[in-house]
Amino acid sequence: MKYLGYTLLTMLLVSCGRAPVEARKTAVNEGAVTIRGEVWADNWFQLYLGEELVVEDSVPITTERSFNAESFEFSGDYPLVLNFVVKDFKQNDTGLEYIGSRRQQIGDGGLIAQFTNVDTGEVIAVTDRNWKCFVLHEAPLDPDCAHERNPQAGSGPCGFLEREEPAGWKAAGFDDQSWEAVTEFSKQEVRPKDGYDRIRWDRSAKFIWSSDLKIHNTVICRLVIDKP
Ligand SMILES: [Ca+2]
Ligand SMILES: [Ca+2]
Repeated sequence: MKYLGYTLLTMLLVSCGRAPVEARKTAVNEGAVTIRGEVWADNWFQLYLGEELVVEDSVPITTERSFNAESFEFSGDYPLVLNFVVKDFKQNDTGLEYIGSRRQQIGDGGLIAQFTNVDTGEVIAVTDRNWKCFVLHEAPLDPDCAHERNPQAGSGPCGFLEREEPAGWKAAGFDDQSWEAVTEFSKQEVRPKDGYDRIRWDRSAKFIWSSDLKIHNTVICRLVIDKP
């Protein structure tokens, strides 16, 4: 009976979208510091510790409305090099979504993350203005593209820009001086959806992106934490 009660409570919490996200263990577990990572991305992310993939968003980027939080544990050694690849959903290189429907539009992105030392409870890092980002995909280059009846990537207002990942960008010593300092965005600007409320965010964790939440579709972001 007690078990049934807990089950019902859990179901209720899940249906409200507020049940905490259970941390999954990752295969990155050789380091001295055990870290819980919590991430909410609009729409998709990969996190690397240095060159090593720690976790990939469990909902594929091909999913039109993919809003979910991820919680996971990994371990590493200082300097900790946190590298994100983040993608806002786009249907194709026009950068648009819901193409051909009444809702055809330029979608927007957003990323918030926090990293906690599992043993001490201390917050090791949060997304904030200390991160650096570099834009890999930009579209549409003219927002009028969203009003095209038959938007074609690379033509008219629907131009796009695609850049290669800079060689060696995941390394601790990579020179990111030419990268943009990130922009912090308010909750009202990002309007986080499903999953966001299932994480207890530290007050210092901010929504970040490169300078344009809408036009910048694929962004890489990095932070190096030298010591505890
Ligand atoms: Ca989006
Ligand atoms: Ca976009």
